[in-house]
Amino acid sequence: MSETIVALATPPGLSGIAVVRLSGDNAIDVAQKHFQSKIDLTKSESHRIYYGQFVKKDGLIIDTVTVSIFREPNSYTGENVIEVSSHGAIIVYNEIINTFIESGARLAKPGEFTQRAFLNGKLDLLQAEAVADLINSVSFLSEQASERQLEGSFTNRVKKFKQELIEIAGLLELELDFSEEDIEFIDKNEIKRKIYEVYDYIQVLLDDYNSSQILRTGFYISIIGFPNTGKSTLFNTMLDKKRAIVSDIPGTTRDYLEEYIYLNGIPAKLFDTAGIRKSSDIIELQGIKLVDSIIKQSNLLLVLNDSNLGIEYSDNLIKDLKSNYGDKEIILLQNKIDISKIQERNESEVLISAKYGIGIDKLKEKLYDSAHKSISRVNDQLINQRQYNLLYEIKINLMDALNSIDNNMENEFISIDVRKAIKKIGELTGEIYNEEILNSIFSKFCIGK
Ligand SMILES: Nc1nc2c(ncn2[C@@H]2O[C@H](COP(=O)(O)OP(=O)(O)OP(=O)(O)O)[C@@H](O)[C@H]2O)c(=O)[nH]1
Ligand SMILES: [Mg+2]
Repeated sequence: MSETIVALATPPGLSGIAVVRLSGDNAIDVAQKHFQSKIDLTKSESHRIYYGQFVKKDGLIIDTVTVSIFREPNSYTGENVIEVSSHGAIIVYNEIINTFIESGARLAKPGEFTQRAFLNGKLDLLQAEAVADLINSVSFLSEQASERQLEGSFTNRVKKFKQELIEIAGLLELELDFSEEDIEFIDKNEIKRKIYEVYDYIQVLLDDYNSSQILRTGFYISIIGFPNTGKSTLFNTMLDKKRAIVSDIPGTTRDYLEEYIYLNGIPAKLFDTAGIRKSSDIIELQGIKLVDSIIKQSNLLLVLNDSNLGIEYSDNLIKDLKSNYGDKEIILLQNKIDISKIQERNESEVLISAKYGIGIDKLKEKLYDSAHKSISRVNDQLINQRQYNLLYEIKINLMDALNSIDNNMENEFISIDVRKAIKKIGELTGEIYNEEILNSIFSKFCIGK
């Protein structure tokens, strides 16, 4: 018998309507104790909505509400589910939740509703993870990908490959049974071709991982440079609001700031950082150390040069950045051209005035091109870190199997690796799981999901 769990399903704070959700074998009985209307919820059919009053044990009316009823197994969790929609006042929904707790429900843990849906077979792990991704989507593109995953497109493809590997392992093992008689049932080249088919698909997913991350969390752009070059001014201009403090005192930005911008629909996270210099100020030094960690996370660096100090003033900084963070794309910006009047040296530089908005459109275009290039790889599947790790292991197993075939190893050896890959595909979809894996996945959800 499952415990009845309760949580707010809508965001905390004031809202037009708040939804409190109950799930568990006793959810309908618990709700009925506090619902006053013409009907008896315990006798109601599934998928109905009723209007009535939410009352406490002592008969005190808390609010006028509607109650939706979903009977197991036709609910989100697969259990009996009740959703109470009340007015969105904090006092009201808290009172409703507390009343349910007094009547035997307990507060749900983060992701517990979805975890139950998984345990009751309503979703597999890939779909459950898609639920979290869908809620956390920062772009329409990633929302769409999560939606497809939730519908099972990824699951179906993975299952198809698993079936193929099971057949391959079966054939290999069948031949093993007759090995005394020296019969060959199968063409090894055919087996290789089939394994490669799965292998290639996995490789595409692995290659797309970086792009997946960008769609999932945004294309990271950090603005860096020496103090006073106008980084915070550029940050504000890009956001079109006064977000960062700007002053003519070097070392104004100590910590770092981050904000989302959209480059023609692609989410990008822009970072304003502390100016880089050898500093004796301990707080500023910490800010500069932070710059290192931001650069490491970034997909692109905007290096801002104060052109008024000379067009080449930041060239050594760029050299250092290239040698320390080799793979990062860097765009050099010559700032303050309103007072310096310099000439462009090459295509990779952009002349701007952060303060007066000169050259910003051209800069945004460049940023879009770069962001677009980095996500255009993604076909339709966004994979996360857990999935990446498992897919990588599966790829290694398949590679081992292919090597064994090339080295004319016994079928036994080949099938061991194929079986390992099959088991990991099971972990990917959640056919095989343990408590620890579930905790690490569902603890990232919000409460009430
Ligand atoms: N003329 C001119 N002045 C600018 C421009 N951009 C920034 N400034 C000025 O340069 C000074 C420093 O600007 P900030 O944006 O605070 O520079 P920063 O790089 O963030 O400085 P730190 O945070 O101290 O590293 C301010 O007085 C700005 O008004 C520009 O395009 N033209
Ligand atoms: Mg600043």
